[in-house]
This record gives sequence, structure tokens and C-alpha cells, in this order.
Amino acid sequence: MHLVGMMDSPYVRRVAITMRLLGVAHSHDQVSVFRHMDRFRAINPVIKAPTLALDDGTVMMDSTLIIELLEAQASPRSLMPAALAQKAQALSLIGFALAGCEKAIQIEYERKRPEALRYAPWLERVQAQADAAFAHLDRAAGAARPWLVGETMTQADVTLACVWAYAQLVTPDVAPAARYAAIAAHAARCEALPAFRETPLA
Ligand SMILES: N[C@@H](CCC(=O)N[C@@H](CS)C(=O)NCC(=O)O)C(=O)O
Repeated sequence: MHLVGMMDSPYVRRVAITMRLLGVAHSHDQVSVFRHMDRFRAINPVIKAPTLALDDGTVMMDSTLIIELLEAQASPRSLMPAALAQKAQALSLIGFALAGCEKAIQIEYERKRPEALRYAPWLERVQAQADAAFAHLDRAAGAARPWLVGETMTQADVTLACVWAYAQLVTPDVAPAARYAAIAAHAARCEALPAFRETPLA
């Protein structure tokens, strides 16, 4: 299978790290959805990163759907807890992390508009949503034992670390490290692992 997308995308990175952690063999092409549109379109006409091209020609997109396939392929290896309550906890935290990520990206895109076209009430709403997501994640990181869902690292840890690294690189003011010290410490623990070090953000 062939992964397509730049590693500066938190979505591409969570897939790439998941592949390493689950031991899924793959190739990877760093193709940008903005700078290499024609090349990307030839692989996936919708131009979304990450894209996963399977050996039989199937084209997949959306990191969560791709990770679902990786989990099925790697079974019994898994980054998701088997027990229902822990699985729900992991999925809940992944949802908060992906929402925080979406809000950071929305703010970043809004800032790319000419000043006259920016809509302050929208930015305020999105920042408040980001605040809620990161505050929840910070409480969860503060209660980690030592991982977010107990003694084993899960997809919730992978996703939070990828989202955090992206937010710190691109929109550090949206989720200040000083305010979310527990997330910062938790993400640093993830980033020290080989699978993260071998899959740098940019
Ligand atoms: N929900 C998607 C979000 C993916 C996404 O928005 N990727 C960005 C790159 S970070 C992209 O493809 N942007 C180009 C576009 O949407 O036109 C996922 O989890 O994969």
C-alpha cells in the first residue's frame, strides 16, 4: 500500500505513525495538496491528504477510515483497547483531538484570507471550540496512567500527539503550551518514542 501526503499534515502523520506502530509495510510519497495539485489529482481526483492507494487500485481517504483498515489488516496487533468501556474512552478522546485539530486548521485558513474578508465572530466561535477541546484533552492528559486510556498506548495518544505537534508548529497561540502543560508533557513522551522520531512533523 502507498501513502500519499505531506508529513506536515497531522492527519497524514497519524496514519504514518500508526503504520509504524502496527508494523504495516508501505511506501510513502510526500505530495502536497496545494503545491503538487496535478500530481495529487492523478492519484486521488478529490486531492485529500492522507490518501492511501491499495495494491488493487482502491483509493482511500480520511485518516480515521484509513486507520480502520490498518487495524483490520494488522489484527491481532491493535492500537485500540478491546474492552468496550476503554474503547469508548479512546474514541471519545480521539474525537476531541480531531475536533481541536479541525478548529486550529480553520483558524489557520481564516488567517490566510485578506484581512477585510475575515469574520471576527466566526473566529471567536472557532477559538472557543478549540479552547473547549484542548481543555478537555488537558484534563485527560493530566489523569494519564501513564497513557490516556491506561497502561498501554492507544490511538488516542497517537492522535493527540500529532494534533499537538501540528498546533504548536502552525497555531501555537490557539493552544498555548503554557495553558495546556499536561498535553505538552504527554505529547513530549510520545514524541520520544522511535515511531514518532522516525516520522517527523515536517
Ligand atoms: N478528516 C480528514 C481531514 C483531512 C484533511 O483535511 N487534510 C488536508 C491536509 S492537512 C487536505 O487534504 N486539505 C486539502 C483540501 O481539503 O482541499 C482526515 O482525517 O483525513
